[in-house]
Amino acid sequence: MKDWDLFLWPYQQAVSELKVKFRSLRQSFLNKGEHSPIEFVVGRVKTVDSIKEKMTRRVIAPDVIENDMQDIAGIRIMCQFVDDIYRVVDLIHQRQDMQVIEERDYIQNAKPSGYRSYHMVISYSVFLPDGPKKIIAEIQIRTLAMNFWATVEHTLNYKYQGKYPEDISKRLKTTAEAAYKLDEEMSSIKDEVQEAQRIFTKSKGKEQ
Ligand code: 0O2
Repeated sequence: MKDWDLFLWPYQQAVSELKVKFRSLRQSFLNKGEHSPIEFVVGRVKTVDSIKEKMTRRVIAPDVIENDMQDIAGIRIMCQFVDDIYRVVDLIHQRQDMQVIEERDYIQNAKPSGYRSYHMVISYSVFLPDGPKKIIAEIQIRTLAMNFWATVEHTLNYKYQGKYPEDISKRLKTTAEAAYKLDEEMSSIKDEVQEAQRIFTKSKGKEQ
């Protein structure tokens, strides 16, 4: 195995395990016939090119990368409602298999771009042949509407590299606010949606 592959392997293991754990948590809610605060979960290990780019941009030396680059392992949890995000945050705090190191609430304090999400940095142990190894991972928790906005903005960023023309920057802020309004409107019919989900889940059975 090449050096980078060896370095990234524990991160890959952490991402795989965390995806399974959060997906199981979702299924546990559904098994009880309850609304799951987790809609779906994705995860990725940062690419080598992206790690190198961030090392240059943030002036991170190779010997401190494990501590100073907190998003080499990344998990993203999507929720239906804003309330669900804070429920997931509480559930993560209660877990004994991960320790919360840092939290950033970009929902109450949206980024200047309009970006909203709740970020948690955790320490998580993976078990390797020579013993346990603590891995730092970033968990981003957001609604489906926040995810839609962030995905589109991320794509647009490939073209503009963060230097948006003024009109696009303005539109992005407007669309971010519209996405948040949508979340607020959805929250107001939350009980109706959850009731419909219970009926749907009962008739559909378990997810695989
Ligand atoms: P990718 O491809 O998702 O991995 P930094 O990582 O240096 O930018 P910091 O302070 O270390 O910033 O972390 P922060 O701001 O808490 O989280 C950075 C990550 O949040 C980004 O990772 C994105 O995933 C997401 N994010 C933050 N701001 C924005 C934004 O304005 N738009 C979108 N679409 N996503 C954002 P990466 O590494 O940039 O990208």
